[in-house]
Amino acid sequence: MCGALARVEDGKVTRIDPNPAHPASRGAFCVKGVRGLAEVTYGPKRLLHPLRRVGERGSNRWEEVTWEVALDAIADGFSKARTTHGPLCLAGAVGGAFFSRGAIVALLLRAMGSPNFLINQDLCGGCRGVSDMVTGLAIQSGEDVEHANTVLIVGANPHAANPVQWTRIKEAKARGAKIVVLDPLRSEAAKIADLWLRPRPGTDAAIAMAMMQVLVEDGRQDSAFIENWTRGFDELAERIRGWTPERASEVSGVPADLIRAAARAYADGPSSFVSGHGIDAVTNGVQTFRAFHCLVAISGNLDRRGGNRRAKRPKGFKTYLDLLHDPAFQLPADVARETLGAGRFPLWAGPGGWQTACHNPTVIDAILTGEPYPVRALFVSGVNIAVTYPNSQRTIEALRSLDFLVVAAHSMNPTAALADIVLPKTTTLEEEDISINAHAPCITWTAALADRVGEARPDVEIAAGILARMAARGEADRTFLPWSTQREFNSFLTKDTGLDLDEIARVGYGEFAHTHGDFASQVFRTPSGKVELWSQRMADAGLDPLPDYVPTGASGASSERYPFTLQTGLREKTYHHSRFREQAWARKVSPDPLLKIHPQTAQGLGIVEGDWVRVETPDGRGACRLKASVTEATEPGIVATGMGWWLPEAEGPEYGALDININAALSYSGPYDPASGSADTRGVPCRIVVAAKAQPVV
Ligand SMILES: Nc1nc2c(c(=O)[nH]1)N[C@H]1C(S)=C(S)[C@@H](COP(=O)(O)OP(=O)(O)OC[C@H]3O[C@@H](n4cnc5c(=O)[nH]c(N)nc54)[C@H](O)[C@@H]3O)O[C@H]1N2
Ligand SMILES: Nc1nc2c(c(=O)[nH]1)N[C@H]1C(S)=C(S)[C@@H](COP(=O)(O)OP(=O)(O)OC[C@H]3O[C@@H](n4cnc5c(=O)[nH]c(N)nc54)[C@H](O)[C@@H]3O)O[C@H]1N2
Ligand SMILES: [Mo]
Repeated sequence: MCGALARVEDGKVTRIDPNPAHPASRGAFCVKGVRGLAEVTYGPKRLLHPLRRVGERGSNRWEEVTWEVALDAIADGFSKARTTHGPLCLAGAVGGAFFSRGAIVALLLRAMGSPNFLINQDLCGGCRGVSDMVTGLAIQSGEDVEHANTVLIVGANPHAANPVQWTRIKEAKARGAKIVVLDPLRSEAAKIADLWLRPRPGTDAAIAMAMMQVLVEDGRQDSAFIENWTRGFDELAERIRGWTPERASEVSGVPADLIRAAARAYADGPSSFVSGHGIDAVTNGVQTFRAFHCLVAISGNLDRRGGNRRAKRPKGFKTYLDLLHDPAFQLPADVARETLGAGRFPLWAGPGGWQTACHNPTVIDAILTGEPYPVRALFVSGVNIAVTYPNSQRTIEALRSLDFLVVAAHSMNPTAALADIVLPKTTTLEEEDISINAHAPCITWTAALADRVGEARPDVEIAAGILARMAARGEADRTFLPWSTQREFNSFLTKDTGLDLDEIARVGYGEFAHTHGDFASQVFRTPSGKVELWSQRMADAGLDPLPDYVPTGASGASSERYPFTLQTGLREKTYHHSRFREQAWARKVSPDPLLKIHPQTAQGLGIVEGDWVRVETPDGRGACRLKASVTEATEPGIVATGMGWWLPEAEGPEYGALDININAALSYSGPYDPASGSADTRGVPCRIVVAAKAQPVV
């Protein structure tokens, strides 16, 4: 999504620089773009040819095969499972519908008769996504920090996770905008904040409710917007009445005066709400986001300069998410309803769900138990789920027990190591992609700049190869995925726009006008056609139609045995999730998985900087080994780590995924957010034992 300029020599990208002209990133960039991508593409670990397993599953013995042989084997494997158990036994796994592979893999599965595809968004931005959908806001990535008077940053660490946004925030600070940060950790944003609120993990909704209470008590709500464009303000007003800053203070531990000050700073708009993973991927994530989303709406900051823009697009442009909901690409309703998890989480899984995907833990269960029906064959592309789903032990067990597993990847990893067939994927340097970049807003064009290394192929070509074979057997309907090349697919997405693809490809982006506040022409996609402070869709799903603070499922489980609180997912500049772990420069900068621990807590446990410790949680199957980093950035009793660790040089098939990966210490068995199905990946009780003392410094 960041504008880049690449030098191409003899079909090879030899240099990557930021593109200062790109309207979204304007020259901001990160080291992963400069180094990581090129090394993934040209590094020695790159998968060059399709591989077929020759030994036991996971024995890491492979033979190179041609694409013909690999695709025939995949068609055989899928067909066999499908004939024995029916089409629903096929599933796919991707990151989500933000990139082309998300839509391609979903449509590949639909073409073969299965609605089942897994996304990792329940662990990522899924709570935001569901709240955005049920309230009708549609403000993902539309933060207009540049023109904001106040920037409210909640549970986000843009310093590491979003350098482009971090640049804008520092510029805003420099021109005198107020920065208000909610974060239990002293993040880089907290360091530059005018107001830093330090809530107990998982209690932000209480603060949001109180901020609304103060706003309304001060009479600073946007009455015209509320009157014209929202539903349920009276019910919301009734709900927030009891949420005084004093009550929110009891819940969150943040002084009431500070909550009042934050509310008043936010009321001095325009104010931009910047949110992140810190309040997502937890069991109260949807309610927490709804509280903040309602704050954005009633304060008049929706789709206003300096506030939060709504997602827009050139007329006729189809996004990947549109495609998943497009009536032309739907399975019969009775089949779609069978999507795993749709019964329990209708706002998440199946046709009424945000991305129409499955509920992942329900799929893992189905693989291992055959209930509610068996899942026997899986196509994985662009995700490393053995590392990135909680309870790695169980994910690995499920992958091992499949009849057939195909993994498309760039290099061997703990997920691919368990496959029957591994397919070499093209990288971003070799692919052509077109997406809406809500940060600018503009269209971002990713050019296929380089010659493909080895025999790598993009998802659409892989899917077309599989479907041609399945269709020849009468086991697939190609109308779900009629494209064979990325250019065909991209032309389809843009054909009704009148956009000149060649011109966009030449420049690398295409800006389009954003009209603020066009509420009459771009309607809210809710049952009432208004912003639903009181949500009909939540009510229909049997859930609380109003936002509220509810404790997370994990918050009640702390005990003498598990006295500390574990935070996971802190981003590092060097890595993207589990990626780039094979790259020497990245490992040099970030050599070890760290556990941030307060000096007082460390002292109580006899831990010093550099000790290796083991972290365990009440419902986790195993432990995770981490290196202690003693720091006052965190509070006593709260420990924080990253995610995505494995070691390409360690022994396969796990490559360290059951040793230094935090998901080896977490459970994926619930409780879940009742709307998004998210499990708690933060705020989880834990205990810590010393595994190995640091070597004394001589
Ligand atoms: N370098 C790099 N950048 C990345 C990624 C990467 O892997 N590497 N991954 C990308 C992806 S997919 C994602 S989802 C984003 C994630 O990026 P962000 O959304 O910015 O999330 P994190 O970096 O995890 O930062 C979360 C912040 O929330 C805080 N936090 C934790 N619990 C709570 C809480 O209960 N309340 C509040 N208020 N704060 C809390 C943490 O202390 C932390 O400072 O990063 C993206 N960018
Ligand atoms: N405990 C805990 N677990 C977490 C998180 C956490 O904070 N805590 N974070 C969650 C979040 S926010 C996320 S987004 C997920 C990330 O989870 P994943 O998406 O599984 O993580 P990645 O490491 O990005 O996936 C790596 C795979 O993507 C492939 N890949 C990279 N680029 C491409 C591409 O362009 N095309 C294709 N086809 N493949 C590609 C690589 O080859 C590799 O196989 O993890 C989640 N898991
Ligand atoms: Mo994510």
